[in-house]
Parts: sequence; C-alpha cells; structure tokens
Amino acid sequence: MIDHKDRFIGSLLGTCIGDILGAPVEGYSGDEISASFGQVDRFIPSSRGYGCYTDDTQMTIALALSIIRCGEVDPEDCARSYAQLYESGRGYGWGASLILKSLKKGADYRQTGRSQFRQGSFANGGAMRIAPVGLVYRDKEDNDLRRAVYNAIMCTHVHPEGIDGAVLQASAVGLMTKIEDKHRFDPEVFLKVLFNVAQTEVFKTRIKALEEILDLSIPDRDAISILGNGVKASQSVPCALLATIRYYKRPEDAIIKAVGFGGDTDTIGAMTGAQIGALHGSGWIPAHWFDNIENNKYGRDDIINIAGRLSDITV
Ligand code: R7I
Ligand code: MG
Ligand code: MG
Repeated sequence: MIDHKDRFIGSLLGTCIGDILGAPVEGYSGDEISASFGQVDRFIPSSRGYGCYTDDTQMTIALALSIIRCGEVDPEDCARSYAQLYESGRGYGWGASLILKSLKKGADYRQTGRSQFRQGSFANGGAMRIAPVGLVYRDKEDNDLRRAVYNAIMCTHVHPEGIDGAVLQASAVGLMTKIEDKHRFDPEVFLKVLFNVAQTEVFKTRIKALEEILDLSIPDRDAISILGNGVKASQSVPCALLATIRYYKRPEDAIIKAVGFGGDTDTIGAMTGAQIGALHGSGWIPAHWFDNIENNKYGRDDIINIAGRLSDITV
C-alpha cells in the first residue's frame, strides 16, 4: 500500500516532472512533437535551462506554502503567496502575469480575477496549480472542496469554466489518494464521479466524450481532436484525464503520453503527473528525471519537504 505522505510527494513531484517535460514543446502539435523528438521521455534543454519548471509548478508550490501557513485555504494569503513567488521567466499566461504584478503592488485579490478578462480567465491556470487543495481536501464534501478551490484561485480565475476545470482536477487528485490498491482503479467509476462533480455543460459533455473514447477504444490522436488540447481548462483538463485513465498502470508512460498529446503540454503533463503521483506515490520516478529536477530554492528537495508538511494538515 502507498503511504499517505508519499502520495503527496508523488503528486507534487509528478506535477513538476510533467511541467518540465512538457515545457520545451508547449504549443507543438502531437505530430510536431513526434517528428522533432519522438516521445518526450527525457528532459529537453530549453532557453529556461535544463530541468527547470514553469508557472504550473511555481504556483503549485506557492499554494502549498499558503495552505501550510494558514492550515486551510485562505484566499488573501494564497494571492500574496502567488505574487511572492512569481518570476517573469517562468512562462506565465499574460493575464495571470499582469494580475500577479498588480497583486504585488497591493491590488485587491477580490477584484483582480476580472481585471484582464471581463468574465474571468477560462484558461487552465487554476487547474494546473490546484493539486495541493485536492490532496488536503480529499475527504471533504463536493461543496466544501469547490469552495476551497474557488478561494485558492479567485485572484486569477473566476470564469465558470476555469473554476470547474480546477474543481475537477482537484477532485481527480483527491480521488486518486483514496485508491488503496492501484490495480483496482476503475476509470469508469472515476469518470462517473467526476461527471457528477462537474457543473458546466462543457465539462459534462467532455466527460461523456471521455467515456465514449474509452468505450469505443478511440485512438489518442482522434480523441485529442474531439477534446482539444489548448490552454482552455475545458480542453486541457479532459486531456490530462485521458492520459490518466488510459495509462495509469504505467505512471512514467502516462506523463509521457500526456505531453505527447501536444498543445498545452507542460500543463497537461503537470495535471496528469499530479493525478498519477497521488495514485502511485513517488517510488516509480526514474532517476534520470528525479536527479535532474532543478534543486535550488523551491526546487526538488524543497518540494519534497513541502509535500511532507502538507500531508500533516487536516482540514
Ligand atoms: O490561466 P493562466 O494562468 O495560463 C496558464 C497557462 C498554462 O499553459 C501555463 O503553462 C502557462 O503557459 O499559461 O493565464 P491567463 O492569462 O489567465 O490565461 C492564459 C491565456 O488564455 C491568456 O493569455 C489568453 O490568451 C487566454 N484567455 C483568454 N482569452 C480570451 N478571453 C484566457 N481567458 C480568456 C478570455 O476570457
Ligand atoms: Mg507553464
Ligand atoms: Mg502550459
């Protein structure tokens, strides 16, 4: 059986590894990735450096630190924490980037979620960073989890689709922590639970599509053209779920496949990594990934430590 703390470590390292693997090919199509790299199964040096993560991991760390500090999700402290860790070279979305800079200058976290897009951002910036909430709130009722997710992302993501994507990602991570025997994970049951959690039409439709993709064994390439793989939460979150439900037995492969779907690759990889790590813990992570994760402040060793402290929190 996988130890509780190790699931937290696996989920945060999984986020980080998916992010690092996917970052150099963000925006490539699946075909372009296979033509240029075959499978992305190793870290590729990029302008950011080798083994360096992006905003997805940086915001995940900021959120985890805030939960550790407050013992729960406190929206004001989360906003402060994101702003504190923000570094412009980490590939942030431009809306998010402007918001984080304004928060740094003292903007009100209750207003910033609509400051760039009138209805809020429909992108996946809420979902990409939400694993710590999924982990800590795993035993909470759906409404409580939804509230915690909202509080964790409201400073940047208030669009119903941005929120629903984050809630689904958090639920997926939380559900994975409860699968005691990884051989007994049932993708159909998993999708049914998520269908009931979803509140927007677009996510309900995409989860139904995932059921059909599984049922009819629709190949990945065709599945991606049904789901989309872009920066919208409604595209990338279902893609991450697809990699998980199809490849969960082989955690390494699940992340490689998620990145290979193309599109918002660092984020799809990160979200699949968070889900898969919550299921398998961290023991499966190959040395050539583990050893090469950046390891300065808030790098690999700090992430492991933060995950351990997060696992002690009860809400
Ligand atoms: O959601 P967010 O943090 O971006 C996350 C993505 C991930 O792929 C990361 O890896 C990183 O690359 O960025 O940042 P936002 O700025 O909220 O959203 C990202 C982009 O989605 C924006 O820059 C817009 O191009 C687009 N977008 C929208 N466009 C039009 N109308 C998001 N919401 C809207 C919208 O309402
Ligand atoms: Mg990124
Ligand atoms: Mg991305």
